[in-house]
Amino acid sequence: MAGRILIIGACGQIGTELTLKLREIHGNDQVIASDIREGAEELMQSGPFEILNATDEPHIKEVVQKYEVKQVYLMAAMLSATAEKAPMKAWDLNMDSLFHILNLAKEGTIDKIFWPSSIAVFGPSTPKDDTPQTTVMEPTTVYGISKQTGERWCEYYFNKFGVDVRSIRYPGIISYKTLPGGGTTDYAIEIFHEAIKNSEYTSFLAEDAALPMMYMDDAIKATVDIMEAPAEKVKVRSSYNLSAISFTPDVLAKEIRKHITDFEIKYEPDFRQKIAESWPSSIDDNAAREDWGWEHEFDLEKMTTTMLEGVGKTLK
Ligand code: AKB
Repeated sequence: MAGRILIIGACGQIGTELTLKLREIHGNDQVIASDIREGAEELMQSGPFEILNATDEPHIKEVVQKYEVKQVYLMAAMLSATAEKAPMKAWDLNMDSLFHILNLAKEGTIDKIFWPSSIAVFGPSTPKDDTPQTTVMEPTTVYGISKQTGERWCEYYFNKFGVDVRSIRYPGIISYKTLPGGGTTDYAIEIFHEAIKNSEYTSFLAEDAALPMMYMDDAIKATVDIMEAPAEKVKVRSSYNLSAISFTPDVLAKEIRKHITDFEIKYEPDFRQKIAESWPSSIDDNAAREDWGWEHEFDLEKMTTTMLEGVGKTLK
């Protein structure tokens, strides 16, 4: 691979595991991790790390030049629930960081960008089941508005300036190594921690709130696959729908109960329920499957056993 990779937001939930995977593929010294604060020991010790604010354009340029970076994965963002509490801060972080990276590619400093979008780009007027790749998009959250706007800009930079930017609309990502921060889908991780520690969980989403979800390994595989696909196969330059599993808190609780038989769940929906209601229940991802061969591996059963085992180990 010519040139190094920079991950911005490397210490977050997806960033941590993505950095470790890319270091495994390309070599530790080829993948520069950066974040506003230090992260997991494994990440800090396995390769180069820089403290970097995703909105600090001069500093991003400095790091890119220092390590001769050619690819950037921009993983820093404020997620749906947190963004509702700090709308302008979320907008500035989510948009400024994207423009800094798009402009680096436009001026020819870097060759390729990965930028994650989300199911949050959809809204209450979007068809809820098997949401198509191209459909009505009227997001009602700050996070969703920033992701949808970002998608438009990615496509614009591709069409107008030939910027090789690739993106997927992540569903809720489930993992045990690094905790998520401030999302609506976070209940699907908290539930495992509470089930193991206390055999009970109070869900902030209603029992029938169905949302698209995915186990981390599948999300990482999709990210690596779309970045490695030949450019002509990446036909959608806004962002691809991506799907694996879809379930409600009630269905997940029943699956957990197969392993922890006394597990109890209670429901106290808060402001995040309204966000969940505005999002799809399931996603049609045929475009990703046809264009660059996306396939998921983890179903509900496999995800649940992997999470119970993984969370169990981290709590020991
Ligand atoms: C969130 O809940 O905000 C995120 C997402 C679906 O993008 N996990």
